Amino acid sequence: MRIYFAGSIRGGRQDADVYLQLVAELDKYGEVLTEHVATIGEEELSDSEIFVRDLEWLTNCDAVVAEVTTPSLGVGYEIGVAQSLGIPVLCLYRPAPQRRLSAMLGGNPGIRVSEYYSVGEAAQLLGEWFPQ
Ligand code: 6K6
Repeated sequence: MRIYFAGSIRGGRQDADVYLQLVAELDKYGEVLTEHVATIGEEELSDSEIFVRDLEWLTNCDAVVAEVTTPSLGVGYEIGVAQSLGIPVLCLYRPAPQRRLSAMLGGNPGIRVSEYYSVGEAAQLLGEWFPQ
Protein backbone atom coordinates (compact mmCIF):
# COMPACT_ATOMS: atom_id res chain seq x y z
CA MET A 1 0.00 0.00 0.00
CA ARG A 2 1.55 3.31 -1.12
CA ILE A 3 0.10 6.09 1.00
CA TYR A 4 0.24 9.77 0.07
CA PHE A 5 -0.04 11.86 3.22
CA ALA A 6 -1.09 15.47 2.61
CA GLY A 7 -0.82 18.26 5.15
CA SER A 8 -0.40 22.00 5.12
CA ILE A 9 3.08 23.40 4.50
CA ARG A 10 2.80 27.00 3.28
CA GLY A 11 -0.81 27.13 4.46
CA GLY A 12 0.64 27.10 7.99
CA ARG A 13 2.71 24.66 10.05
CA GLN A 14 0.82 24.82 13.35
CA ASP A 15 -0.26 21.16 13.04
CA ALA A 16 3.16 19.77 12.06
CA ASP A 17 3.43 17.84 15.35
CA VAL A 18 0.08 16.17 14.63
CA TYR A 19 1.26 15.26 11.10
CA LEU A 20 4.31 13.57 12.62
CA GLN A 21 2.12 11.39 14.83
CA LEU A 22 -0.28 10.57 11.97
CA VAL A 23 2.61 9.54 9.71
CA ALA A 24 3.83 7.19 12.48
CA GLU A 25 0.35 5.62 12.50
CA LEU A 26 0.23 5.42 8.69
CA ASP A 27 3.54 3.52 8.67
CA LYS A 28 1.53 0.55 10.04
CA TYR A 29 -0.53 0.33 6.84
CA GLY A 30 2.06 0.79 4.12
CA GLU A 31 4.78 3.00 2.71
CA VAL A 32 4.22 6.69 3.37
CA LEU A 33 5.56 8.46 0.28
CA THR A 34 5.44 11.96 1.72
CA GLU A 35 7.00 11.78 5.19
CA HIS A 36 8.66 15.18 4.58
CA VAL A 37 5.24 16.84 5.02
CA ALA A 38 5.61 16.09 8.73
CA THR A 39 9.23 17.20 9.08
CA ILE A 40 10.30 20.64 10.18
CA GLY A 41 12.15 22.92 7.75
CA GLU A 42 12.08 23.32 3.99
CA GLU A 43 13.85 21.01 1.58
CA GLU A 44 16.40 22.32 -0.89
CA LEU A 45 14.15 21.81 -3.90
CA SER A 46 12.64 24.36 -6.26
CA ASP A 47 8.87 24.70 -6.40
CA SER A 48 8.93 23.11 -9.84
CA GLU A 49 10.90 20.09 -8.55
CA ILE A 50 8.50 19.70 -5.61
CA PHE A 51 5.47 19.82 -7.92
CA VAL A 52 6.84 17.25 -10.38
CA ARG A 53 7.96 14.85 -7.62
CA ASP A 54 4.75 15.11 -5.61
CA LEU A 55 2.51 14.69 -8.67
CA GLU A 56 4.47 11.58 -9.63
CA TRP A 57 3.87 10.12 -6.14
CA LEU A 58 0.25 11.24 -6.08
CA THR A 59 -0.64 9.71 -9.42
CA ASN A 60 0.99 6.41 -8.40
CA CYS A 61 -0.32 6.01 -4.87
CA ASP A 62 -3.03 3.66 -3.61
CA ALA A 63 -4.60 5.96 -1.03
CA VAL A 64 -4.50 9.58 0.09
CA VAL A 65 -4.84 10.60 3.73
CA ALA A 66 -5.13 14.37 4.15
CA GLU A 67 -5.08 16.27 7.41
CA VAL A 68 -7.30 19.23 6.52
CA THR A 69 -7.63 21.16 9.78
CA THR A 70 -5.21 23.87 8.62
CA PRO A 71 -6.53 25.09 5.25
CA SER A 72 -3.97 24.66 2.46
CA LEU A 73 -4.19 25.36 -1.27
CA GLY A 74 -1.74 22.54 -1.97
CA VAL A 75 -3.69 19.97 0.06
CA GLY A 76 -6.96 21.01 -1.60
CA TYR A 77 -5.33 20.66 -5.01
CA GLU A 78 -3.95 17.21 -4.14
CA ILE A 79 -7.36 16.02 -2.94
CA GLY A 80 -8.96 17.20 -6.19
CA VAL A 81 -6.35 15.46 -8.32
CA ALA A 82 -6.67 12.22 -6.34
CA GLN A 83 -10.46 12.28 -6.58
CA SER A 84 -10.36 12.84 -10.34
CA LEU A 85 -8.06 9.81 -10.65
CA GLY A 86 -10.36 7.61 -8.56
CA ILE A 87 -7.85 7.28 -5.72
CA PRO A 88 -9.56 6.80 -2.31
CA VAL A 89 -9.24 9.90 -0.11
CA LEU A 90 -9.66 10.11 3.66
CA CYS A 91 -9.69 13.62 5.13
CA LEU A 92 -9.05 13.99 8.86
CA TYR A 93 -10.43 17.14 10.45
CA ARG A 94 -10.36 18.50 14.01
CA PRO A 95 -13.45 20.70 14.49
CA ALA A 96 -13.16 23.90 16.53
CA PRO A 97 -15.66 26.71 17.18
CA GLN A 98 -13.76 29.36 15.21
CA ARG A 99 -13.29 27.42 11.97
CA ARG A 100 -15.41 25.68 9.33
CA LEU A 101 -14.29 23.06 6.85
CA SER A 102 -14.58 23.97 3.17
CA ALA A 103 -17.88 22.84 1.66
CA MET A 104 -15.83 21.41 -1.24
CA LEU A 105 -14.64 18.75 1.21
CA GLY A 106 -17.45 18.59 3.76
CA GLY A 107 -20.12 18.44 1.04
CA ASN A 108 -18.18 16.14 -1.27
CA PRO A 109 -19.76 12.66 -1.57
CA GLY A 110 -16.70 11.29 -3.38
CA ILE A 111 -14.32 11.49 -0.43
CA ARG A 112 -14.45 10.44 3.19
CA VAL A 113 -14.23 13.19 5.81
CA SER A 114 -13.79 12.04 9.40
CA GLU A 115 -13.68 14.29 12.43
CA TYR A 116 -11.35 13.59 15.31
CA TYR A 117 -10.31 15.23 18.57
CA SER A 118 -7.16 13.30 19.48
CA VAL A 119 -4.45 11.40 17.65
CA GLY A 120 -5.72 8.23 19.33
CA GLU A 121 -9.11 8.83 17.76
CA ALA A 122 -7.48 9.48 14.36
CA ALA A 123 -5.56 6.21 14.72
CA GLN A 124 -8.83 4.37 15.24
CA LEU A 125 -10.34 6.03 12.14
CA LEU A 126 -7.34 4.93 10.08
CA GLY A 127 -7.78 1.37 11.33
CA GLU A 128 -11.40 1.41 10.21
CA TRP A 129 -10.64 2.97 6.81
CA PHE A 130 -7.69 0.89 5.63
CA PRO A 131 -8.50 -2.63 4.41
CA GLN A 132 -7.43 -5.24 6.96
C1 6K6 B 1 9.44 20.08 2.87
C2 6K6 B 1 9.12 20.12 4.23
C3 6K6 B 1 8.68 21.34 4.48
O1 6K6 B 1 8.73 22.08 3.27
C4 6K6 B 1 9.18 21.31 2.34
C5 6K6 B 1 9.38 21.76 0.92
N1 6K6 B 1 8.09 21.99 0.28
C6 6K6 B 1 7.31 20.95 -0.10
N2 6K6 B 1 7.80 19.71 -0.10
C7 6K6 B 1 6.99 18.68 -0.41
N3 6K6 B 1 5.68 18.76 -0.70
C8 6K6 B 1 5.16 19.99 -0.70
C9 6K6 B 1 5.94 21.13 -0.45
N4 6K6 B 1 5.15 22.20 -0.54
C10 6K6 B 1 3.91 21.74 -0.82
N5 6K6 B 1 3.91 20.39 -0.91
C11 6K6 B 1 2.74 19.53 -1.10
O2 6K6 B 1 1.60 20.35 -1.05
C12 6K6 B 1 2.63 18.49 0.00
O3 6K6 B 1 2.33 17.23 -0.54
C13 6K6 B 1 1.49 18.99 0.91
O4 6K6 B 1 0.49 17.99 1.11
C14 6K6 B 1 0.89 20.19 0.19
C15 6K6 B 1 1.02 21.43 1.03
O5 6K6 B 1 0.63 22.56 0.27
P1 6K6 B 1 0.81 24.07 0.83
O6 6K6 B 1 0.01 24.90 -0.14
O7 6K6 B 1 0.24 24.11 2.23
O8 6K6 B 1 2.29 24.36 0.81
